Amino acid sequence: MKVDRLWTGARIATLDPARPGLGVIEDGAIAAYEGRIAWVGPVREMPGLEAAEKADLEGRWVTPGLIDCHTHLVYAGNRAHEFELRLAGASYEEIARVGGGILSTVKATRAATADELVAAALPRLDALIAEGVTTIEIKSGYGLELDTEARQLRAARRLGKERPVSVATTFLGAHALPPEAEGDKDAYIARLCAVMLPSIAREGLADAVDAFMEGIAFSGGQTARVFEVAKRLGLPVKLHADQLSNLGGAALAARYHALSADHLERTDEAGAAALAKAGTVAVLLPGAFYFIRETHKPPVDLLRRHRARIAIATDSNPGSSPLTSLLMTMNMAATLFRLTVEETIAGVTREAACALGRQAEVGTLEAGKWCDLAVWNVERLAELPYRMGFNPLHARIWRGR
Ligand code: DI6
Ligand code: FE
Repeated sequence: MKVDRLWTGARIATLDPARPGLGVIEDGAIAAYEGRIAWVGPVREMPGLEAAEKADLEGRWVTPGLIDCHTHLVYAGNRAHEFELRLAGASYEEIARVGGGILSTVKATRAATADELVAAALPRLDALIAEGVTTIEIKSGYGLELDTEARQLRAARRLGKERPVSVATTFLGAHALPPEAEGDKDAYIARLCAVMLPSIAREGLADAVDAFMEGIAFSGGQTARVFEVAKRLGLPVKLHADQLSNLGGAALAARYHALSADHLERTDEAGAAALAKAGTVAVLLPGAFYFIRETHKPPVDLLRRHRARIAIATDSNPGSSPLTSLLMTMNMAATLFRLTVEETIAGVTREAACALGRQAEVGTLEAGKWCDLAVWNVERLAELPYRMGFNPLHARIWRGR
């Protein structure tokens, strides 16, 4: 068999669900052909491979390229000043009154050109790529009107051309109520359903549709209206659910067979069971939990008991999670939520791929999938979630290169 590249001498965590645990192959080899995995397995079982390029990984660990399945990477400005005010004792309401909060980012993002949005997001993307990220989800939600939402999504798509990384885009028009809506959430949602979302879908700008279902954002009824339109347009849905209050977001996400329900700090047992039954991935976001000093933890034991899929992500955003490290996110998920090493690794690979509906393409190392790899200078895979602020990445391979 002719292949483009062959790596040998690897300890491979394939994440292949047909193998136990992380699907480890000691003394393994991986071959790539035209960007995809042509063969993966133990060296001693390797078929005759004619490789244009070969590399010996000298016993290093290899995992699937990492997947950050929930980010708000594209926005303008930042909220460091708001952070200072908070440290000086200001409340969320006081900050909102002096022009802070989500709406300050909306104002900056509306004023930014597409080039400026791409330029602002690139350093954040590069930080993630430097840690082995090969697929990233990026949401809109800081425009809250059609032009800016579309500009954010186009910028997100462009990031995937500027760098060797796969980008999945998500329309989050239902993130917050824009000031010009003058408090009328129903009218804003009606416009989103009638004009914004169909136009975004027509231009092919979104791979999925998300909403922020929360007391301070949108109700279950308003979320359902958005999801109905998404369904009609053939777009899968995701949901920011049960972060600050339990409005039954997990159950609603499950009812719409959402790809994922994210945050889940206040999800109850019925919600956890519904997610598991629907195959909706529970995406935990420990960066936001940490940064807003939340104390109510997501129900990890219930999610496990009901066998829900669990992924983790940075939630990279300027307000509640200014985080651009997926390795640090893994550490936080283990330290704060008591996820196991296996769960943290599966949470940024196989399970994260499911949260994006891309499990047929990425997330595990199996023949036929994209050859997206992260090669690590570690003795044990536990070093990935164990360390804080240290990057042991040796090499990152995206689509066989
Ligand atoms: N959940 C959050 O915590 C953030 N958005 C969301 O849907 C807050 C985003 C921001 O403050 O900019
Ligand atoms: Fe978020």
